[in-house]
Amino acid sequence: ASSLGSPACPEVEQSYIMIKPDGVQRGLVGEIISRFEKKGFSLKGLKLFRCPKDLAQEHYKDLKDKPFFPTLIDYITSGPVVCMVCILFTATYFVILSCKAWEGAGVVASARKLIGATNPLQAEPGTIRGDLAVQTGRNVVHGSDSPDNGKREIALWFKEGELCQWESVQTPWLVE
Ligand code: IDP
Ligand code: MG
Repeated sequence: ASSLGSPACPEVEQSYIMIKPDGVQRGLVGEIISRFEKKGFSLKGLKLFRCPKDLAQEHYKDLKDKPFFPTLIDYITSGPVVCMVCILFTATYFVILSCKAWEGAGVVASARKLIGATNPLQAEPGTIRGDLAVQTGRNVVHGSDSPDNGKREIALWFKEGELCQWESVQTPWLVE
């Protein structure tokens, strides 16, 4: 309804981030969430969840013809995952700030940089996969690859009542 819909003020971008079963089993939940928090992202959703096979298949449907698809589905459904929605600033603050401060925020692309390359041996040190993993098939974390996929994935993994609207007190200290 508000100016949020105009081209200069696009919708607030959100990324779907997921700690995969190996990250949970290896006790890396706190470490991984901490990296997103320290960057300045805010959580809008968070849950521990045992993913059913059909959801894993839907989430990774673009990869269904790959030879590793069956083992990928086994991996993702092998234990609980931690599902997260990460945002940069909430719409409320965005309106107060005007569009300028928000433009280029790019939480989706920035989260992908924090996560690092798909193959952890090629991921830069300092990234989550670069620091915490050694193999593509056990790369500890997922992050949406585009804002559109962020929307698609959040709708798949979260029900509306599970997401929380709130304003982080750090926002005015993250953006001038
Ligand atoms: P991404 O997670 O970095 O976006 P994608 O190419 O979208 O990487 O692949 C999705 C997931 O599928 C990877 O994170 C990894 O868990 C798994 N995967 C991708 N390529 C391979 C492979 O060659 N062998 C085993 N698993 C793979
Ligand atoms: Mg991907």
